[in-house]
Amino acid sequence: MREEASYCRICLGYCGVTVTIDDADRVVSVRGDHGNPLTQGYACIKGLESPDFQNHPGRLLHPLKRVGDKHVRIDLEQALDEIAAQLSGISTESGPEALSVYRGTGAMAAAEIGPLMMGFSKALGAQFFSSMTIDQSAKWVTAERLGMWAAGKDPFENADVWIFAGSNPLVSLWSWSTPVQNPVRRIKEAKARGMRIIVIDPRACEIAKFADIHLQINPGEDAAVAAGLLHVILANGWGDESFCRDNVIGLEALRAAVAPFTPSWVAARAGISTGDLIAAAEMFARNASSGSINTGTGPNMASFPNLAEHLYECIGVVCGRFPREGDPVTNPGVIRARRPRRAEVIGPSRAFEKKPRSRVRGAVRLMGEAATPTLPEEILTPGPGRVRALIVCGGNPVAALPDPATAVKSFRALDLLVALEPMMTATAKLAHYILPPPVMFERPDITWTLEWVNLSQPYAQYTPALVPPPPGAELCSEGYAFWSLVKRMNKTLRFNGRPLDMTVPPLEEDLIAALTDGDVPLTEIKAARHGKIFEVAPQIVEGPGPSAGRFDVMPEDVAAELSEYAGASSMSGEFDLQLIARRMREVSNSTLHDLPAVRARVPFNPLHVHPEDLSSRGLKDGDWISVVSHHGKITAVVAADASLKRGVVSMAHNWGSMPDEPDDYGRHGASTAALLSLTEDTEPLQAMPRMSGVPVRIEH
Ligand SMILES: Nc1nc2c(c(=O)[nH]1)N[C@H]1C(S)=C(S)[C@@H](COP(=O)(O)OP(=O)(O)OC[C@H]3O[C@@H](n4cnc5c(=O)[nH]c(N)nc54)[C@H](O)[C@@H]3O)O[C@H]1N2
Ligand SMILES: Nc1nc2c(c(=O)[nH]1)N[C@H]1C(S)=C(S)[C@@H](COP(=O)(O)OP(=O)(O)OC[C@H]3O[C@@H](n4cnc5c(=O)[nH]c(N)nc54)[C@H](O)[C@@H]3O)O[C@H]1N2
Ligand code: SF4
Ligand SMILES: [Mo]
Repeated sequence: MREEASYCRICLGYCGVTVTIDDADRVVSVRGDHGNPLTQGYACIKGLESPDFQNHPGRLLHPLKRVGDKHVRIDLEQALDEIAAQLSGISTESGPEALSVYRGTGAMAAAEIGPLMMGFSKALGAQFFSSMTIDQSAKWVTAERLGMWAAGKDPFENADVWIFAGSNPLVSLWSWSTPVQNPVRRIKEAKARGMRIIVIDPRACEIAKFADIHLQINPGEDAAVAAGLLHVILANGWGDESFCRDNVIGLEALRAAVAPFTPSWVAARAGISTGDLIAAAEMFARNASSGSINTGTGPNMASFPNLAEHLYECIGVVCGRFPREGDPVTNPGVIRARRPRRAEVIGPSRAFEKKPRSRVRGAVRLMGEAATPTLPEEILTPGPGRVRALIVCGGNPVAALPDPATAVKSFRALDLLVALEPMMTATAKLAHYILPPPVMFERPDITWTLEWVNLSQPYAQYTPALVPPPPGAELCSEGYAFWSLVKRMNKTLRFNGRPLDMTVPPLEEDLIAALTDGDVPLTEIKAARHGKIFEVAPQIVEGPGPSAGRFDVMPEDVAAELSEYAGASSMSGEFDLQLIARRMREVSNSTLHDLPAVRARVPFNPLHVHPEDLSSRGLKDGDWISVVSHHGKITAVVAADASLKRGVVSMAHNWGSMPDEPDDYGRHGASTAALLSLTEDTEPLQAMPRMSGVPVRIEH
């Protein structure tokens, strides 16, 4: 038996762990590493039970090819030959846009996967889809319509106040700007030094327990709340006038647009009290001089996501909550090269208006990506540009997309579906080829992705591969897969901006080295086996450059959306409840459901209902019911949950059998995706479906 320090990569929490390995090189247990300076011994059930994922009897250990309805073993090089030949054939026949890749959240399991996929799609001219466009695509729209501050937001570490709007990092360990490593401890520390917290959420979720003010709103009414907060802030002159003078256009248009959103109108629409709304505005804007706002999947999956995101971001803008010239940069960069941070606006690019739109519903492309909700139609709609080949890596789009029946039908219509995937997922089942990669403790890795997303301290951790793949396994790393396919197509794979040597396959260690160009040499990061907060030379925010832009706080399209929203209603007569999304601590999207410890704790996904909404329907905790929406009907067991607002129900996603499998709720739960539509009730710009605040009713 031996013990090794490493870190868990199931979610962005990247908890430091101590891994116990037996003499046969099998991972037998995982516990939190008290020697890790940021996570300090914290680890959740997913990480603790990860040996059961690694050693799972259902794990795929050989390349597979689908023959009829069965998957049979195929030699790896043979599989790569066949895949490359089909990719070339399809590209020649139908053009490179008939090829596509989909990157899922599992791609964050290793630092190199994202850059590899980007390089692969560029080399082939393939369309790029990812989970971001069925998640928080409103953030990209907002960056392009409002603009961004080049030096980032006010750092959480010394902020006076923070707003969490539909973001619950204590369970999700996901956030763009607040700590995700041992976040409970970090929130407690922040509260202890006096930070105030405002939570905007229809549920008294985990972060709401730390809230000084909790605005328990009706789902999908974030635009009203954000407009109301702006109304109060602007009416009282609590914004930062000199910041706005230098950096903002459209302030008067914003003032006029939010004028009708009086506290009493907003309170009635959102189901909150006028006093709480005004108090929240005062706490954020008047009584604090630093701190910002976090939105999560809540507002980004509800209706009017782009409008809500834009208005929430405007709150930070009118209060000037950004690092200024001379302020210290909290993390100049450990792994990634230091870049100048300027106190200036990167003006709205509106790039989405200039790029060719999708042939499906005219959906826009964001950050070079096609919209994932259009993928099934991109496959099913005949004509030039039809997607014929798809390579999925680190994702399970068949389960993640709304309307699973259409998702399955479309994936069956592909000429070529390849899954780089360790488990027999709903997507893998439909794949023509499955190439299983090594998993977590079998691969080296570095916390590059965390530094890229949000890390505000100069922290980094490297882990070597702790164990070899299981005996007899024939695995295929993503690096080898993408490199081999590009090589077979006589092209060059670029990685992190540089061409790879196409004569020798890259090792994972080479790719990690190619990602590490920051202040601290890789050898030093490698030596700090428990992870380390490094001492790097200070960096300060520089003054604005000649190309500084301005935030556009109320462009015409946003103003039009605001008027449309004001006249719209999110409810519809026959449906008296609203279903919101919810994340379970025990599973990550569609993964880990069948680990024994998870099965024992959460055998299925209940429909959480307020106790009074249960009793008014003559129901009690544990009753079997059906949940019905405009688009579908699923079975569920109800669970009483007083943390919900009356009229709101919540249920975790990514459970349940697929449409062509027998229904077995007691064993697998049910898929909330069956209650959603891909094409109705979507955000028109980027085709984002309504996935939270969905009108439903209970039948029993
Ligand atoms: N109804 C409803 N639907 C939703 C949501 C919702 O809230 N409600 N949420 C949406 C959101 S936010 C997202 S991001 C999507 C999630 O959509 P996806 O990202 O497509 O789905 P995941 O289930 O996270 O898939 C991750 C996959 O990566 C695999 N994997 C793990 N480790 C590795 C590795 O090292 N290499 C490779 N190649 N693969 C690996 C896992 O086995 C798993 O199959 O779902 C969306 N769908
Ligand atoms: N354990 C676990 N962790 C995960 C995942 C998982 O499946 N399991 N998934 C990962 C993924 S892919 C992602 S994208 C992140 C997401 O991370 P987060 O964005 O933090 O997602 P949630 O934890 O679902 O929190 C969303 C919150 O929004 C609230 N909400 C719902 N509807 C509305 C609304 O209309 N308005 C407002 N204001 N709030 C609303 C919900 O009650 C919930 O508290 O989590 C990641 N982490
Ligand atoms: S929070 Fe859990 S799943 Fe996420 S990195 Fe930590 S141990 Fe792993
Ligand atoms: Mo996500």
